[in-house]
Amino acid sequence: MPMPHRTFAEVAKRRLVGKEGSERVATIRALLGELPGYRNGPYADLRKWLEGELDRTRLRAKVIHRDSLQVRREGAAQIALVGPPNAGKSSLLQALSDIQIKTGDYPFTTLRPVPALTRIGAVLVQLVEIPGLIEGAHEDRGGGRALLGVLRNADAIVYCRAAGEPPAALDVVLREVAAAGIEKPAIVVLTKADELPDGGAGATESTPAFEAVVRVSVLDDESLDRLRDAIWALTGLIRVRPRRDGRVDDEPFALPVGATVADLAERIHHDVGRACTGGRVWGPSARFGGQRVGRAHVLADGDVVEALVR
Ligand SMILES: Nc1nc2c(ncn2[C@@H]2O[C@H](COP(=O)(O)OP(=O)(O)O)[C@@H](O)[C@H]2O)c(=O)[nH]1
Ligand SMILES: [Mg+2]
Repeated sequence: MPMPHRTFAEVAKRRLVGKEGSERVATIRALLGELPGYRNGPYADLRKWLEGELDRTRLRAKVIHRDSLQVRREGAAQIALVGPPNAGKSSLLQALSDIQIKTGDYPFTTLRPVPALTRIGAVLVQLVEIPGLIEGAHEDRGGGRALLGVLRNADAIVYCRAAGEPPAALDVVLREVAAAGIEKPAIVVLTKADELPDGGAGATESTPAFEAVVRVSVLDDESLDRLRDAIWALTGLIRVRPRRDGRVDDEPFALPVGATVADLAERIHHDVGRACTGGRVWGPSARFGGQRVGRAHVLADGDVVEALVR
């Protein structure tokens, strides 16, 4: 004896209240399974209504998904590449990592944020190209809110503009980022330096106060290395390699600027962190190779450290 159709409709509505996404889909499916299989009449109408709900739920899930464009974080830091269309962002991403992405001579070749991992001094850093930040992005023009959301999650920003373009080419993007209230450590990269007779040297002066201005060409490996160094400086991280029994690990730890010997020991292992009495240091923060230091000794990028335990 099936539930009266009016009761079923009531129960169905109550079970769907407050449910969205996969939870709602599962509930609708369960309800469809409980529904008597009449082809006509009120039960058939209920089936049609539930099937419609299924479609609408799926559509909403898709829209929500597009609205967020989340980029899964990988690596020690996440650096966003922004700039006007055709600034060479995709080309840089490609040159700095080994992914294949579309590049083109026309605007908006890339429509979604594209993440790529690059290795800087043996540490993986995630670069994310953020395309199409147009005038009004902070008011969601061109799906700008979601793109700015990705930017908000990043640790730092690399503004890209072609060296041959006027500085104003970055104005729209800078304004939109500011209007969204996003403030991050940032550098400017003058791209396609090979296209100018002076390699873009003249364009450098015209760029206002950023942490650094780097001229690059994807055709010039040295310029890409300088860019890697500048990006590393932006991360606010230092690379420290641990030494154990006279052997230095190839894999550095990425630690925040200001990290101490005790912080490194903690990263090696919680027990080492607790038992650490200090360390021996080789590298920029040591006055001489193998200097004996205490737990609170502040490390520097490029240090090698042997943690001493009691
Ligand atoms: N000569 C030269 N052309 C470049 C360089 N980087 C990018 N381009 C060209 O500039 C155009 C736009 O590049 P793309 O990476 O798609 O720009 P995006 O829109 O900012 O991602 C493409 O035709 C690239 O081949 C460079 O360093 N030198
Ligand atoms: Mg692109």
